[in-house]
Amino acid sequence: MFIGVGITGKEIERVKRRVRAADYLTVAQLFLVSNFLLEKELSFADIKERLLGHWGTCHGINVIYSNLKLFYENRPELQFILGPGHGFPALNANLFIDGDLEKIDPRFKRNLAGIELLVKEFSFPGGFPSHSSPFTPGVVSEGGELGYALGTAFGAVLGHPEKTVAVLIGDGEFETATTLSSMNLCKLVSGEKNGRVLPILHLNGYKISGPTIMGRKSEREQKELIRGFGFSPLMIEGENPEKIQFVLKQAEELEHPFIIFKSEKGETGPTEVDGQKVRGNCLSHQIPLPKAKSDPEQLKILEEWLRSYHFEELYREGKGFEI
Ligand SMILES: Cc1ncc(C[n+]2csc(CCOP(=O)(O)OP(=O)(O)O)c2C)c(N)n1
Repeated sequence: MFIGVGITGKEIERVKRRVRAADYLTVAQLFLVSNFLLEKELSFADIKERLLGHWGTCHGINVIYSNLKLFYENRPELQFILGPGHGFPALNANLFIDGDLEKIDPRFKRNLAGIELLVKEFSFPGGFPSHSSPFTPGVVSEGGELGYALGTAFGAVLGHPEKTVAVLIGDGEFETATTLSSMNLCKLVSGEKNGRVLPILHLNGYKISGPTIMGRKSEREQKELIRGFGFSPLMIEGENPEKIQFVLKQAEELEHPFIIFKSEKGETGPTEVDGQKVRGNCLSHQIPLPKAKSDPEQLKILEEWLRSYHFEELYREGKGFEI
């Protein structure tokens, strides 16, 4: 129980359902070329020829995006900046669910034809790139280069006191010189004439092929480092929406909040593949089942993974999303 959050059981359920729907559409984009609603058993023919994209960061993005959506439902305009642009399938899944994609391109209707297009066009010649790009509604710069998110967030609030900019930063991204130097901006940008920046560090412990430095620090070291820059650290561990909403509310009362969101890299995905730990490890960073098109065992894991979200409970053709 988190006192003063004011979140109802129905809203908690909505966030959870939305995360499941976004996760399903994320995984579908990474792998599928047909059988989008899993109406029949998955076969090699349903898998993309070339598997190219990033899974490890995506569930965390879906958790934060869904919670921000709920928290700011009735509040002034929120801007969201995604540091790890390689988590693009998660971002695009959310833009699709909300109908934002349809607003700029009517082909992305929230029906089977729209789902088919969203999924097929990801990381496909002539379709979407594998990273967020100016094709994405609201995106003005290429999303492949880590480091600029925090500085961009401080720039976005300059002279806009009505704005709140939430910015998700990868813990690998947090090692870039650009991000670390941008941490100093809280000493320069504040006061009544500017808006508020809400940094959220996605502490999943790993980058491409190894652990992150923040991930290997103790919680005390993490918090002291953040404090030293002039921010007030708040911790989120796990994805209980009640807890997340509580922390978002706490953050509103601080001048320079900084949320550390601790998650497992590749959460909700495969735990072990070919005898190697994937979930909670850097092996979930890109495609965790690289042989899904030729190895029956990996295809089976993919099918179980997709079915674990029970997308049939969240979307019905003719009715749309029930979340
Ligand atoms: C400036 C820059 N250096 C290197 C890369 C290559 N790169 C892509 S993803 C990644 C790891 C990112 O790790 P993290 O920020 O922790 O994101 P997550 O673990 O959530 O995927 C790196 C180093 C890049 N995109 N940009």
